[in-house]
Amino acid sequence: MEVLVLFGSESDMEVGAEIVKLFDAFGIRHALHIASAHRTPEKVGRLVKKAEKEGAKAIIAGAGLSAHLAGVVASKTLLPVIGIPVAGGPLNGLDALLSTVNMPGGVPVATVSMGKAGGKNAALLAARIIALARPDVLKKLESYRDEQARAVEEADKRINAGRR
Ligand code: RP5
Repeated sequence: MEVLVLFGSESDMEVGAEIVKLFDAFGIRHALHIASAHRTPEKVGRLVKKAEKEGAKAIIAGAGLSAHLAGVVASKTLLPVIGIPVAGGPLNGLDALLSTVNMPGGVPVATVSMGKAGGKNAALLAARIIALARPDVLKKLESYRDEQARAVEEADKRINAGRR
């Protein structure tokens, strides 16, 4: 396994799907599990240790509400931890954002954007870590960036077609 991906609940899976899509496209071996910092803390610990044993290079952790999953994972490993605040609940994810981003000094979590964009960016950030040792993944990242730029140019042409 190259990356362990954890989410606090099945209700977070819309974000999880973005990660799986990108990892499948990039050929990055990953394990995806539901494990909650509050509801199944021992399971979180077990999965982190297993990922370390299997040679994972990064761990992605996404959760909503009072989101402690990424921080708890970071407390249990020296692997790079990428946190995704999942939107939802009465505060629309502001609680998850603050819980994930505002880690105490000494226990780093690289927090990405919220929602589906966060899933995408978490996967891309993990892919950049993997690419340090895998030139094939670096090539895919380059193509991904080129494709994005092409899509912007096409959109620009489309909205200006027929205008003077
Ligand atoms: C968090 O609480 C989960 O990550 C999820 O975003 C949120 C709500 O979980 P459910 O009540 O939908 O399982 O732990």
